[in-house]
Amino acid sequence: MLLRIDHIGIACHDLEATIALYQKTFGLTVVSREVNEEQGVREAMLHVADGETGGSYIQLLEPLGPDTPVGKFLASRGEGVHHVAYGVAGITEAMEEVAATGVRLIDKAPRHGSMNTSIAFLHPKDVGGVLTELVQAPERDS
Ligand code: MC0
Repeated sequence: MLLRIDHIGIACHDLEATIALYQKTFGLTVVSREVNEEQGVREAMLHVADGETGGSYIQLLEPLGPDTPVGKFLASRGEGVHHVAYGVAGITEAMEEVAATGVRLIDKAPRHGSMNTSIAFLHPKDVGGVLTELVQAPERDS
């Protein structure tokens, strides 16, 4: 079901400062910036590598406010890894497959993700404490 690690989401207080850190340390390039009101974030995607099934990225996430998923995460845990996102071929099929195992879906239907992807989150309490995201690339409609 999983094609690749699509991205690692990293929570930060200051998006521009953290982009600068990743550029200076690893030479990464920002390929997308977006404000996602529904998810309560301002985010940037930094390209890491390309594989047969698509690219992999570091996603830097700054909260739009304290009462958002990333705002609450920063308040309770501080900066660091917020979620792991896997690429899938078909988001709807992947969601159904995961739900059939008993893992709770946070999203009942796919939502808009970075770079026009379709995304769905799985509850961290059912995935060993890791907030997990499924990502379908924009080429295919679900
Ligand atoms: C919260 N918890 C986490 C966590 N966030 N555990 C692991 N990783 C995380 N990121 C844990 C808390 O520590 C707590 O555990 C329990 O979950 C409840 O947390 P809470 O702070 O009370 O918050 P809730 O229950 O209101 O919400 C948690 C939940 C939420 C994961 C359901 O954050 C959510 O819906 N997240 C999905 C959407 C999201 O994260 N969007 C931002 C990225 P204890 O043990 O203390 O009970 S958007 C994105 O990434 C898009 C743009 C994209 O990829 O394209």
